[in-house]
Amino acid sequence: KKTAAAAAAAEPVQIEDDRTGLSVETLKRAFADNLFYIQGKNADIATLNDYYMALAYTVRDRLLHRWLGTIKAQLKPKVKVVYYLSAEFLMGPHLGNNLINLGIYDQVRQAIQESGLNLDELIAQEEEPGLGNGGLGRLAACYLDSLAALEIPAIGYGLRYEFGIFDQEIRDGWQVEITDKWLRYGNPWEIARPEATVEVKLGGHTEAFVDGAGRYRVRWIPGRTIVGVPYDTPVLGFKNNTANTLRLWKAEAPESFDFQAFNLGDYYGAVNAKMYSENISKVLYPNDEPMQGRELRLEQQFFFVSCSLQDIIRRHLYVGGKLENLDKNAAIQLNDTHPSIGIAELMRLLVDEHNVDWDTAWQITQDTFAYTNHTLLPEALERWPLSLFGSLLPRHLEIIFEINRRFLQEVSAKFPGDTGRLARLSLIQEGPEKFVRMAHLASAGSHAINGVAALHSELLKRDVLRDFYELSPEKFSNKTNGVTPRRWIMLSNPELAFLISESIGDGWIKNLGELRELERFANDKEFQSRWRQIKLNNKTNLTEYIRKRTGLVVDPHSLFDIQVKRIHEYKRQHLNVLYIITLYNRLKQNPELEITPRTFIFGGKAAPGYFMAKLIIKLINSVAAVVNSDPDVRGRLKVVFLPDYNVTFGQRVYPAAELSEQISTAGKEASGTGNMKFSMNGALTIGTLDGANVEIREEAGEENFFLFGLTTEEVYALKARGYNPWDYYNGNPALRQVIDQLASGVFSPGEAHLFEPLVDHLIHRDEYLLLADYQSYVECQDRVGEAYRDQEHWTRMSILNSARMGKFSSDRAIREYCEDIWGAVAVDVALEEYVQATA
Ligand code: GLS
Repeated sequence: KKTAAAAAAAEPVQIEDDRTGLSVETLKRAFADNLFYIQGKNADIATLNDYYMALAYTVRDRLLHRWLGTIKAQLKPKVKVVYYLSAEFLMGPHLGNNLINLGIYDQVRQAIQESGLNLDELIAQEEEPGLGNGGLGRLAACYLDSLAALEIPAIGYGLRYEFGIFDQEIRDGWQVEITDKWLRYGNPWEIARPEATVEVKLGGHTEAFVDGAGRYRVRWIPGRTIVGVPYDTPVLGFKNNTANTLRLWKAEAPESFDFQAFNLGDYYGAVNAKMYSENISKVLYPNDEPMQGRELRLEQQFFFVSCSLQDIIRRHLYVGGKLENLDKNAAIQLNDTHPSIGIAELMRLLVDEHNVDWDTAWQITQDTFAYTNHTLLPEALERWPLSLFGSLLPRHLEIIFEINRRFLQEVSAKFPGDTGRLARLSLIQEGPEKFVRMAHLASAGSHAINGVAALHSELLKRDVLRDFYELSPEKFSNKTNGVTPRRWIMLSNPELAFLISESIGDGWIKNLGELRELERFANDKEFQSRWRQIKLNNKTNLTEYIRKRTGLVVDPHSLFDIQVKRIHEYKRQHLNVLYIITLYNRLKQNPELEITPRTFIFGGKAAPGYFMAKLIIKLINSVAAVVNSDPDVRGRLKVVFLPDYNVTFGQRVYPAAELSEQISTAGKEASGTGNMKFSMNGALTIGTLDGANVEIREEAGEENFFLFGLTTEEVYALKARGYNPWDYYNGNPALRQVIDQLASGVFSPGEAHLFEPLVDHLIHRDEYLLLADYQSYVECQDRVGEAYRDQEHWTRMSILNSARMGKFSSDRAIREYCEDIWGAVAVDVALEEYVQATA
């Protein structure tokens, strides 16, 4: 006979655990508990941030059983793990996203409400981890989200910058940079793992020696050593058990004090060494595309790559793997060339430290690495002066010379006597100053090379990596970028998500292609009016935000025309401004003119050292100042520059947009990803045939896309013929008027010459062909204004845009990477046992 106690023991425990329970009651209790025991506060003295932290810990508790379960499931001999190496991860705030992925948004909202607080306010309290500049870093974040959603074993490796991308303030129309102290109040989402610290060597020299087996070997005697401490952040899959890891390395000194210096009384000298080491992960370089040839930047790249590769090898050996089979357990993706020193570092680790012979090591390296190129801009292609490179990484330079020697031998065999080709392909750029070409190192050392949109991948093959393509065409493929619908629709645009799910079910969240089913509602009056109402609500929210941030009052019924992205001449924010001035002039000349009322909204940061980009920000603000205060155009024209564009702000912007500005010079934008977020949320695009715009238009249908401007071919041809912007200036009175106004100080009262550098560049050089595209852009913008007057038709186009954006889910992109490049498959995760027994 069973005793009562034995019977009870056989039953699963019914009482909800405070760390895992999901009922509103338990959530409230856990929240109060964390406020008291973790934050050390009670309600009398708790700040909003204390409440945010208490909630963050409540949520973190509820994801730990997945995280530990995932680590256990993935650290197995036969599992292939994707290692995504990236100098940037622009994750955005975690709290809201984790609530969505855990599927506990509604319970938590109620629990917080019943605790007398507001969930939105707590979510808004989170300092976003701005560990990236723009599209490249944000892409890495979307890819981690999709890897987890698809249950693919993955680790993102990067740097734990103490200061992320600067906060932007606008003073007197100019950008001012403020240090981003994102760690100031602590980071509840990360867990330090000091026991997994690794050492990284720098500087010094090398020595040759013959080992016991009579083999020629090289030893690297470093000038200094640094340690990398990993900080792990969970990355949850959408409503599944997978929680992958983002592992970011912090640089520290091996010993906090140099005791010898300390004993000699040199206290400051001793502390100095520590600060010097910690410098490496201090700050993110705030340049989006052009490279910064600074030694510290190379140190950062090498530091996080070396830490990560040592970690990867350690994991591989831990599960009993053989180094010869590294590629069976590991796919290492290089997110641009920033981590490409990894090719030489893996060779060094294998050959010097693990005694693998060169040929085997090279095979392992090539089979393991793959490289994504993210830009065609020549000034962004990374190359390091040989002298700098050799003094920081003497052993790697030798290794690169040896890779190059063998590589050029192969080239010679395939193209005998073609010395021009050898020079073009060499990993070393010759000349008065020699350079290491990082894109060449990445291409030679990888088995796969891809661009990030169809057009971009074609241009890579044709121009930037042409010789590599001719040498190894089989390495090349395209992987058009994508963005995660969890953050960029569900979290940012909950009302739209609700309407979509109500209409077609919620399968779209995991399978964005299902949005196609919305097509049948495109002409449905009732649906259209709800669609419009949601857009209006989102616009009204943004209006309120604009008022709070800038004091400007804008009309939510005007057309919201938005350009948010990094400020760069090739992205042509100033072309947008040329149109605004054109409209302004028309209204001044003809006060009765009927136009579609518009609000032009800009957002974006300029690299602190990029003079022209900063002048463009000043230009936008100067034009805004004139236009917004002119009673003649009131109610018809408004210009807003919203400071400090970041992920959080993006989440407010995309849902409120009606027109998405994607107006880069054809052939310059590798892909763009903002373009995708806009259309998913129902904005129409005005754009050139550049980057992924081409594919967005293809999907949406050309009748639902506002196309203008020269094509890539036409840009090439025009430049080859000899482009003279002066002709366009002279031949177009409206354009000439705008340029003359800028030159004469109409928009810079008291500072007539302020915009001279911009004007000069435009009429004399105009590298990005603004003047050539001006007329086409103006006409297209006029068509937009016309089209907006027919709200029914506009709404139809808007619905069709959303309905047809399925292709641009990062889930689709990650599936392609898995199948074509990584050979990675989903792995089932069981929740860690502690929870199975109690849940
Ligand atoms: C970028 C490109 O400029 C973007 O077009 C692209 O969408 C993004 C992600 O692939 O990468 N390259 C870069 O250096 N910064 C970017 O945003």
